[in-house]
Amino acid sequence: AKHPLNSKWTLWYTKPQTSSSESWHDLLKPVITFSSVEEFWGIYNSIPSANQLPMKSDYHLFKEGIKPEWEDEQNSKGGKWQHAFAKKSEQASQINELWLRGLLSVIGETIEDDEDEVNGIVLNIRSKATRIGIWTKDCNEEKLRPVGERFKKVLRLSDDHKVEFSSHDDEAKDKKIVL
Ligand code: M7G
Repeated sequence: AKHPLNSKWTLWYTKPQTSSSESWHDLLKPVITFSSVEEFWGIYNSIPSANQLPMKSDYHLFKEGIKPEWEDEQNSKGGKWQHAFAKKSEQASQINELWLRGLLSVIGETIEDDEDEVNGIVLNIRSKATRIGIWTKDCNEEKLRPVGERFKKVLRLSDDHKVEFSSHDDEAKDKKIVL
């Protein structure tokens, strides 16, 4: 028997831009939707791992029905907790494990108490750093803080390595929270 997850999840991939005529929307595509633990492992074991992805690509894992974009109405009032792993850092070599820990905390919904604060998780492969971010539904500091605290533990960050929350809304961008 399959072990159902509490929610259905969709994996999305952003392929690297190869010409300036390709827009964000041309590059971002849903890959697959799943709803059980067994399906998750089947997918995880058949896709490139984080350290095999090309530069400028992204993985996004979001609740079914939520696009991994600021514009989606379930994201537009929210923001993200993020950490950037510098390429030369010690943790950069553990990026596969840390990304997997992030995925599991999201699909297992152990990253939150309130089951509805987290919309998804994003991996950005960039030349200077690999970033992992947790996207939230709103900017309610009381609800966000416990998510940020747990995210730090999931990513095994010591006290001198920070996660930073920023709203997707430009006007509020100066209103950052650092843990
Ligand atoms: P990024 O991947 O967050 O940072 O955004 P980067 O500069 O390290 O690559 C890169 C670009 O992708 C942005 O400037 C936007 O053009 C586009 N982009 C990223 N996101 C998350 C969105 C989004 O949610 N909506 C739209 N329309 N464009 C986005």
